[in-house]
Amino acid sequence: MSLVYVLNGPNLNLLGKRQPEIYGSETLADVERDCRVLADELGLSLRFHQSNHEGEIIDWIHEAREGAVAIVINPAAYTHTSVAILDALNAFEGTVIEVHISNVHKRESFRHHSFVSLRADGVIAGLGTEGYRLALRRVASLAAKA
Ligand code: CA2
Repeated sequence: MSLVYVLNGPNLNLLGKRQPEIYGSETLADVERDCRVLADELGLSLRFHQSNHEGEIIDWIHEAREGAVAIVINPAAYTHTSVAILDALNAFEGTVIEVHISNVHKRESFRHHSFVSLRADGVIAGLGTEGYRLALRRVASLAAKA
């Protein structure tokens, strides 16, 4: 089974509890459940994590180097600030897909730049929490071709 890490950055633990007009009403637990159902269908094994701490996210990226085929990451605000997460992703050899629930390009200009996009193989933004599932479908289709 291909192993995939799904990583979520700061404040995403509040998903579904605040600002539903931007991020929708699904909680992160709902997202994880839906990802796990789909991963089972696609034959993927999932590690799903969220942290409000940059170093913890970096540790999971390092862990993914030991056997994961892909990282699906919503780095949240670290998208726009973290060279450290970019450096960690640059040391990962598999597929990296960056996901944003909102369309960051329709929002404040500071959200238009992503350090993570310098490494990501693909970026999904503005498709709501469905973006995570679309990313998993892409990972499965790449794994099938490998
Ligand atoms: O659209 C996305 O997924 C973002 O990565 C979400 C980040 C934001 O900083 C990025 O620019 C775009 C914010 C995550 C915070 O999530 C919350 C969810 C509900 C309530 C409060 C925060």
